[in-house]
Amino acid sequence: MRASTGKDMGIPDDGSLARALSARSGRVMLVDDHPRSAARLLEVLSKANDAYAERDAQIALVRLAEGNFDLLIVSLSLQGADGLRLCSQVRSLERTRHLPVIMLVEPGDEARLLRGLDMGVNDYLMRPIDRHELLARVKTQIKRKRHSDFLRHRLAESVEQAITDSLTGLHNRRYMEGHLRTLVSEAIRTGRNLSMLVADIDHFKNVNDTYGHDVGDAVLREFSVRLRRNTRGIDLACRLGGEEFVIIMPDTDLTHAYQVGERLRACVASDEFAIGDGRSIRVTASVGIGTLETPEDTPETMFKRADCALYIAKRRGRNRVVA
Ligand code: GH3
Ligand code: MG
Ligand code: MG
Ligand code: MG
Repeated sequence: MRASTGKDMGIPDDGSLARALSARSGRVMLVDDHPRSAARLLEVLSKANDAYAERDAQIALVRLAEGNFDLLIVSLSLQGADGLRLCSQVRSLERTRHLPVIMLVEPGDEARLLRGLDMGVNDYLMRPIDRHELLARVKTQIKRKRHSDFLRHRLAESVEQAITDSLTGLHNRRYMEGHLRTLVSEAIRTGRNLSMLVADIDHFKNVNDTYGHDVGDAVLREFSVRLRRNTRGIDLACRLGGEEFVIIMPDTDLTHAYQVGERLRACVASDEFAIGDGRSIRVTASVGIGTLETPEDTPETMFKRADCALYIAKRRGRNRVVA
């Protein structure tokens, strides 16, 4: 059966949403330093959940940040450490900011209740706590968390897909264009260097024609591995399309960019590419370097510089770098 919620939002669903929503229990952390109340609530919660109790708010926070909890239930009347403070810490930590929180409130403590709701606490229960109401509210929060986890995960996946080249796993042209725009304006603003390299595999059409498209694809994948091997963490390696690749290098001048290009060229030409069945072929690539020269430069002028240099490298006989 397909759940309609994901489909309604344009998210392809393979049944995992339905599975996520059908979960009836979760990992629950109870923070309550009233021994009798804590023991009773833990017993109730444990009927339907994987429940843990902690008296100390700071220890609870550490456990919440480490563990995969689905819900925090916190007493607002904690001695010493204010329950509200824990709620606010949970909301501000990256690891816990999406964790649902239910507050346990003493009658007459409406001021703190309102502050809690204001800081994004999801729900509350007034003492004395009714066990059925507790379990019902817990179930609702866990369900909502599963749903929003699912959507967040799917969103992250589709963002990733939209900026990734599926054949090589490198960034794609779309991402490169946006990123280059940002880097160019940043480099102009700060007066720092920025260079790019455009690499194009030589006579790649021959690879396809001689060995078939699948071997061509394998060569593109191996090429991207060698490309990555020659980039630093802050460099951005992308496949523009076909057999054309780009590396954008922040804080890099023309001389250093040339060195990277030459290292890549040598790394491609020196070891043959395995194409299966114990066979291997020699592959070479030509590389053009473009660098940011004036504050009037745009991503387009910089790219044009690299592309012209690549054209010259091809004309001079390929398997070379031109800056
Ligand atoms: P040059 O040295 O001048 O760059 O010659 P070339 O043969 O490499 O360049 P050309 O532009 O003539 O051919 C590029 C080829 O790349 C043609 C196209 O079929 C092939 N190609 C483009 N995308 C892919 C792909 O995703 N997989 C495979 N296997 N081939 C591709
Ligand atoms: Mg070509
Ligand atoms: Mg080519
Ligand atoms: Mg080409």
